[in-house]
Amino acid sequence: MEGPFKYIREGNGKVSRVIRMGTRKSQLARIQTDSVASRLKELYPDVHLEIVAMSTIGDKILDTALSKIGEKSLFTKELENALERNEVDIVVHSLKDLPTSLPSGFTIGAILQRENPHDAVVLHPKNAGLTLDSLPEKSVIGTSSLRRAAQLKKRFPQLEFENIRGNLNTRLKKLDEKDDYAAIILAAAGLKRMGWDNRISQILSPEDCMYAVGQGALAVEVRAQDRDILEMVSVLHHPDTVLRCISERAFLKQLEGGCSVPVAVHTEVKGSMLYLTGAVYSLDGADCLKDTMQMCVEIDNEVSESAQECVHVAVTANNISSSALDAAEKLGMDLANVLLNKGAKDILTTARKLNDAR
Ligand code: DPM
Repeated sequence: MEGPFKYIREGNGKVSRVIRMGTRKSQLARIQTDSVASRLKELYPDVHLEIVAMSTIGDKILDTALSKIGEKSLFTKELENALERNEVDIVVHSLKDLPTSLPSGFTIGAILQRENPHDAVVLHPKNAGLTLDSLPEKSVIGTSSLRRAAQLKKRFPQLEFENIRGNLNTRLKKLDEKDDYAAIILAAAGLKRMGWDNRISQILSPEDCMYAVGQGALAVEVRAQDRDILEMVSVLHHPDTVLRCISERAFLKQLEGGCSVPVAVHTEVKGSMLYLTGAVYSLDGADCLKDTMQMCVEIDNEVSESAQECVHVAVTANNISSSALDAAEKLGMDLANVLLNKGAKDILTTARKLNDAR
């Protein structure tokens, strides 16, 4: 019983390693953490899991639009502090909330199978049966996502868009109990995890609205040096999701986009080919640069030796072919470079400036 690990003697006298999982206090964060906990419990019946809930800056400043708060790692910082201080061993996040570079000492040790990555329309009950196409002119749609607003403003010029903040519970309450919004746009994945699938009236196709980098996938953040925990969580990696998300994150990173820029993606794995569509938008959606590229990401059995392990856009996946990971990362960078050559930097710089000035 040596080392930094904590052990516990169970009722039956058996000694188990204690793994502490940090989580935000929101209901969605708890549900996500619990789902990873139950996967781990199935795979490792002998570990003793403890869940430690904390509130983060992001949870405290609920009334400011996310895109206006300068702090990049809004929802993650306090949890990372706890990881660093060895108060927790594992933190579960929505991958889309994790920056493409993590502070040194941290890595994403697992990316789980992606839920539906698309955005969904949730209607005010009085609009039941309508769609974004059939809602009355000047109907107000609630979203604080620059990405969603940019794409939908272009596609549905007859509608109006306004910010809405708060966690999922708060937003649904604001929608249902007031008359401010005709509908709101949320990720289908979050609604599904909350058990609110029945509120989804329309799933947005890529033609209407492409999704955010990493949307719909859960990520497990750990200490980069913690070999035991890294190995333990690595079995949760879902290879297709990992490859898709690495290409998406490499695309965003190469564009130097953060979590609050109008950048959207769409990825698919077909056989050994990975397809990435990526786009950048002006705030009103009028300017758009979009392209698609593909790359072969054959998953061979050549897994990297732990000695020459490598990290791709903050993801450690030693149990997945390193050549496939390299190819996925290159795909994202290549596509970003194509858009940068066409002027993506200007579009993003202008969008950032206008958003900061609002
Ligand atoms: C990020 C964005 C939003 C979240 C920006 C975007 C939506 C912000 C808003 C990076 N994180 O998507 O363009 O609407 O004001 C978030 C949600 C989930 C994770 C909720 C949602 C659940 C889905 C998932 C907030 N982060 O997008 O409806 O796990 O991918």
